[in-house]
Amino acid sequence: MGNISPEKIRNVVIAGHGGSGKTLLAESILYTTGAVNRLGSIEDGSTTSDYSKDEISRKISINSSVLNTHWEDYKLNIIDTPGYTDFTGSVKSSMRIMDTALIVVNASEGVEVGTEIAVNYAKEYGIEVCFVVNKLDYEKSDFDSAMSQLKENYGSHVAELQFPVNQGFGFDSIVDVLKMKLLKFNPDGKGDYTEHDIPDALKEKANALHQELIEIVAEEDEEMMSRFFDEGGTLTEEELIEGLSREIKAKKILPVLCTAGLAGVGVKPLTEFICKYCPSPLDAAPFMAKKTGGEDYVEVAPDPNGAPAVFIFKTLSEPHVGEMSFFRVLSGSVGAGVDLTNQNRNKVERLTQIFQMNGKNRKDMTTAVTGDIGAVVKLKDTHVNNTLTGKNLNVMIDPIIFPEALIEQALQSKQKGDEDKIASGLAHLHEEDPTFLFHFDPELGQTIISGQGELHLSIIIARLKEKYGVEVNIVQPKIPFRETIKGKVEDVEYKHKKQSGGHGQYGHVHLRVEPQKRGVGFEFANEVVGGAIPTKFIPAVEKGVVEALVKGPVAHYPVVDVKVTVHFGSYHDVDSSEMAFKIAGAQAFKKGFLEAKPVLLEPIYEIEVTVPEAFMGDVMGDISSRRGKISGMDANGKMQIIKATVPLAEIHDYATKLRSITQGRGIFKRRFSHYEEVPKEIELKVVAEAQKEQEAAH
Ligand SMILES: Nc1nc2c(ncn2[C@@H]2O[C@H](COP(=O)(O)OP(=O)(O)OP(=O)(O)O)[C@@H](O)[C@H]2O)c(=O)[nH]1
Ligand SMILES: [Mg+2]
Repeated sequence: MGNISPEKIRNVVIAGHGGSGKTLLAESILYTTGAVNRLGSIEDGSTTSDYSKDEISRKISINSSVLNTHWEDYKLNIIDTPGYTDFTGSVKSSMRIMDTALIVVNASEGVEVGTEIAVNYAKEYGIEVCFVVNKLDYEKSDFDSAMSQLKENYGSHVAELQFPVNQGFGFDSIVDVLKMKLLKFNPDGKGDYTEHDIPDALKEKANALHQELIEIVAEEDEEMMSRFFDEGGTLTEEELIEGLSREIKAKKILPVLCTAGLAGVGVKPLTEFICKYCPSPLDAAPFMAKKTGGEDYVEVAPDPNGAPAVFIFKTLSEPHVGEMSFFRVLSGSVGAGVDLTNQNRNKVERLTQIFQMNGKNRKDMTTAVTGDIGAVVKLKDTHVNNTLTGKNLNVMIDPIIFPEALIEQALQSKQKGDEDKIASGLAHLHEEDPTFLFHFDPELGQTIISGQGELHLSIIIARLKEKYGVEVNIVQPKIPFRETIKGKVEDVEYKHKKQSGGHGQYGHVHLRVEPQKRGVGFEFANEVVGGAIPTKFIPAVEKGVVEALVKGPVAHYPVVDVKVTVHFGSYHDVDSSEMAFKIAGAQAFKKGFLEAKPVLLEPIYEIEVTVPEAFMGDVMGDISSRRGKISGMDANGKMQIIKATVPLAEIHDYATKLRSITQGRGIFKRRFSHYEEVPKEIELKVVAEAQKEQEAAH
């Protein structure tokens, strides 16, 4: 096949709530357009998109999959994204580089949290939204209810272009209110259909919707509006088609179509609709980019004859596929064998071979033109969010901002000596999935992994075992407590004196130990007068105290916010040494600290929870039971935003708990805020635990 022209490319990301039938709908598009010769099934694990081992065994999508097919002289690039909120990062990255979001709504459930998240991302990136009410062959389907929820949530410009005739078991007919025809589908699932006149019983409804469509189209455009009135409250067919097409591209109208992916009903008309009405890459807004090495912004417009620029949005490493980087051509075109400069890394990379992908199957491509999606075998040093360009175009596309981590766990290797393999496995997994993060925390002595939810992290652990052959245990991350004091001790004394045979040891200090304001840190002062301690030994006293701060006297956590003043002492001409004063300083400090009303501090996080109003009571009750303090409430449409501060110790499992109390509809963000005193009963537990660890270590 020769090169496709950019105006004939359609880039569509399929997104929506978990289980709404996205993967099967994508499969049905491939099948009904002839890209695959059988309709794969979720149950058999044979879809083009959900090909990885964990997707097959769990029967859900986990990764985004890049697919493509052709219809007439159009090329459709499709990305099928996962619906579970744990994998929302790949929805975001796909929305960033596609032109239309096909948002799949389950006909028996209506608008769900996954629908809302997907629409929000599409709006964030300013791409066209097209709704598909799917699974209409399902017994409990309720198209009208889904439709009214869509209007209620997304406004009056949600345009009903089709409605089902016989939803539920045996569903095979749709009324198309744009063409004003009834479409009846063959029962073999191949998607072929015949067009019929609309039966009398449905005419009135079809006419009313056709008129509504005309009004929506006319309303959006002044010129259309005046023609509408000139023509007595209507538009000609051509005017309607032209107006609808223009306003969809301008993102003013959100069309709704009907499908049952499993039965192939509505799928061909959907494909046709995407090709005829949805934006091509040339209609897309320019990508914003920074000039390399500077702060100035420039636009990278979709210019087929411009300098080549590609943006990497995904990388993958799979046993049967190898290591691949996926890109969108933003401008110009790239051919196999071309050299491009990675602007973020300042390295030249050669695209030896270019592929177009259908799940794990790849096919050679000679050239990728503006707007097309392709893949290359792993480049030397190219990662997600990198921009590769030809000569004379030195720009970096604004990166995809991935969602922040919501949950943390600590891992321990099961086998001693596996540490290096674990670290390199985790690094690879992060490279493929930027929403998965890890680091070694030297204070806690733990490797901390973080991500979007328990399912997300358990999949990471399973992949670590499968791909990198290492097994780990998951434990709770330790809490980075701090120790400080509330009281002041004017004078605490320690004399370090040893007389064993020859050279003795002598160091004697008097300290004042007092609290500082939270966050001020540690301060040391010297008020010794008259040479009670020679000046040359003062730094040793300070050193002793500073070393004692690392492992606090109460439970071995770092000490913060104290002031220590050395104000008196004594020395011995022969036996005094730096070592002796260091020991005296440390011991006096420990003694004084324990007398000065020591307390334990714990990290407090600020959380911002967004939930539908109905769940407010439960969510607030749960926050209180986690020792949380509500600090504010706000409304955002139908959602309530609750702000609170909660101790870190109480929010490890919050992502999971919030989803369970809100039926998946609640989302939250978290951020470290400050340290606060731990309640006594918890302090006692922490101290007991520290003592146990100390004993075990000896
Ligand atoms: N009856 C019926 N079942 C369907 C249809 N589409 C999908 N299913 C079934 O619904 C389940 C979920 O389908 P998927 O295609 O995996 O849904 P998904 O939206 O991709 O799910 P995630 O990617 O995990 O969010 C599977 O058991 C499918 O067989 C449909 O049109 N009709
Ligand atoms: Mg899926």
